[in-house]
Amino acid sequence: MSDTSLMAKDRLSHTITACRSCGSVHLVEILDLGTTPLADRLVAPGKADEPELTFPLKVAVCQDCSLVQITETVAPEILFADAYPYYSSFSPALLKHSRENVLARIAERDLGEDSLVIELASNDGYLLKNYVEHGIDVLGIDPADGPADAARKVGVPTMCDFFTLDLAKQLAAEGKSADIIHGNNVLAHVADTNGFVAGIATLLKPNGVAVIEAPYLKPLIEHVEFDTIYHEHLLYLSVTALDHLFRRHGLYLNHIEHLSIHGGSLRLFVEPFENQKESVKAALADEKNIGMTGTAYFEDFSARVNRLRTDLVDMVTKLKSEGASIAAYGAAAKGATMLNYCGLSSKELDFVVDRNVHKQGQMMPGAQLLVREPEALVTEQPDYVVMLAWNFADEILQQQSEYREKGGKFIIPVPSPRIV
Ligand code: DWN
Repeated sequence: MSDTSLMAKDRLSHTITACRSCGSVHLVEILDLGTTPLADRLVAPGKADEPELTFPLKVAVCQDCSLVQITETVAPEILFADAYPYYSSFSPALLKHSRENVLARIAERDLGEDSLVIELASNDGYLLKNYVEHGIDVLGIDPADGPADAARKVGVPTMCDFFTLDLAKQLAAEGKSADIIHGNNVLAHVADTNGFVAGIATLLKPNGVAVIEAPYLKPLIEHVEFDTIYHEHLLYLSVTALDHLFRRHGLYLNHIEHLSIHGGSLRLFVEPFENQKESVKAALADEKNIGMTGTAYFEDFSARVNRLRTDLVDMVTKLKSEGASIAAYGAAAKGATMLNYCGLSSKELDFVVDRNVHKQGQMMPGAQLLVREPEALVTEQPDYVVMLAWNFADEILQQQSEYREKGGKFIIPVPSPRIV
């Protein structure tokens, strides 16, 4: 991670006073998760006693464009640049999901030798490599040097940089324009929301399409997926708010697909011409009908989050009082929010396991839980394992069949803690 000691404290973060999309000052706070460490800023064992950077984590909704957003902007240089530990390719389910996405895009569009596919936040080449296999020119753009290096190693040309309107203009000036722009789990991560969308508009061909995936606000609220709230995620997206955002830049959200990945996501099809499909019309009507375009819809969310916290802490406390040993699975960013908001740490949990070798040997932020390899569940055989990566529960439960056959139990915390 960048040496933050060189950055003045006031440059590490700032609190917004206006909506990140429309600029309205009519922001209403709906949840306060306290002051928390950065979810993906793992701690080296030798630094366990050093204070961690922490920042306020509050969520507000804009009364004018309905955008749900956090109110603190942490400098992207300390969120995503060097030593960013997230590598998409450690999730087989995500690799399969991404391959299917690419094959569908190739099938529906007449891509050829003059085509170009660009991915914003291309990580380790997990998605673009599928286009490379089909002989289609690609360009990855990602600010994290580790994943960018990994992408190049699998044949995905990658610019290690943040995608901005200026970069888009530079690429366009070089004659680059895209048939397809992918952006998975990145739109919500960008502080300059409008510049990012304007950059997409700048780079798209007149008949091009941006295919963007993002967690959907509705399941987050309905299934109490509060742990997906952390400083990397500045926005929590509804179709209503997205429609406003894209139209502002001459782009149109013409179609959406509902996906189960990451606890419930949307795949957005955004084009430089209006052709709104029934999928978007239906979502806009639904969000209006259930009240997502207002503030009353969010009024009980904080209480439901606190109920989940109480239920999980009570369950862990009872199991520990009965002499049970408990570990965790998934050194996930969402896991950091879950543990830190619930006040769970190495006092209650013995360790956390994760397949990502870049995370192993380090400790989860705040909770200071040592990250070990998944095989430790069988060698140590804790009585219970808190499933922090619950969005991959099916895959992980299948993978951990030996641990479960020996009597091990998983605790799935969302939407309410239960033992399986
Ligand atoms: O938006 C983001 C999401 C998409 O990914 C990023 N800002 C950060 C990251 O959030 P996350 O860490 O909560 O995402 P995941 O993909 O839910 O994290 C899963 C964790 O579990 C990863 O560290 C990988 C690990 N894992 C594992 O150890 N064994 C995952 C699978 C499927 C497994 O079998």
